Amino acid sequence: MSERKVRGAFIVVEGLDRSGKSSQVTLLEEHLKAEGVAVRLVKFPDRTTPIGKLIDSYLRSESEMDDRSIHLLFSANRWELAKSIQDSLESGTTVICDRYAFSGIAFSAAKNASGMSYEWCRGPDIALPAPDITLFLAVSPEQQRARGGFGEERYEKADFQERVEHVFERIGVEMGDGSRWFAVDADQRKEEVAQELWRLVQPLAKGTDRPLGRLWA
Ligand code: FDM
Ligand code: MG
Repeated sequence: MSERKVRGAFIVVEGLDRSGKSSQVTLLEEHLKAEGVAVRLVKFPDRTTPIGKLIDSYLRSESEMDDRSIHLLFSANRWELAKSIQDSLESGTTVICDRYAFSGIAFSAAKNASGMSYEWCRGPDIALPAPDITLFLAVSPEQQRARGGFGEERYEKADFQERVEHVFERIGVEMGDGSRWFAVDADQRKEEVAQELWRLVQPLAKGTDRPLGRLWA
């Protein structure tokens, strides 16, 4: 019997603004490190690359862009890091990704712009490395408000966020069983959310011998 090589786990955390995603990603990273796991944190958009700088300027409303152009740039921003994510995983490092292709689809499709169907939005991200687990932090509009409302960036508006939430739900359903997509109640206290996430991640903490999948391919 040939032994399969263990690689790092690919963990994606998704969620709306004010869902506590950034804190949870940090807590998860710390927990894994405390268990002696090699971890790399990746955040999308990665605003440091040349493509990321264009995205950053768009999000701060310092520039305007066609909805399709910006959608493709978000995807290109993932593709420019795909190989290095794969390399990290193969070298045994666990990768935690703060947002991924699911945000790409949800925020773009929520615009309801003509010619930008759900399927169209998904297209450019087909065949990206697939997460071993996706943790979706579901926050209610009430909690979003209670947590102090939104910042200044584009997309940080209650009615738009609600539309984004609906697309996320659709993605979760269509990912199907076996996709390891988990929606977690992010209205709970920070410690409770962290505990629930850890319960889900723990089986992957020491890596996995599952071959790395490709999104929707
Ligand atoms: N966003 C993020 C998108 O519209 N498409 C994408 O592909 C990604 C990764 O960018 F409003 C949106 C989501 C959010 C904004 O994200 C910036 P952060 O996590 O707030 O930096
Ligand atoms: Mg934000």
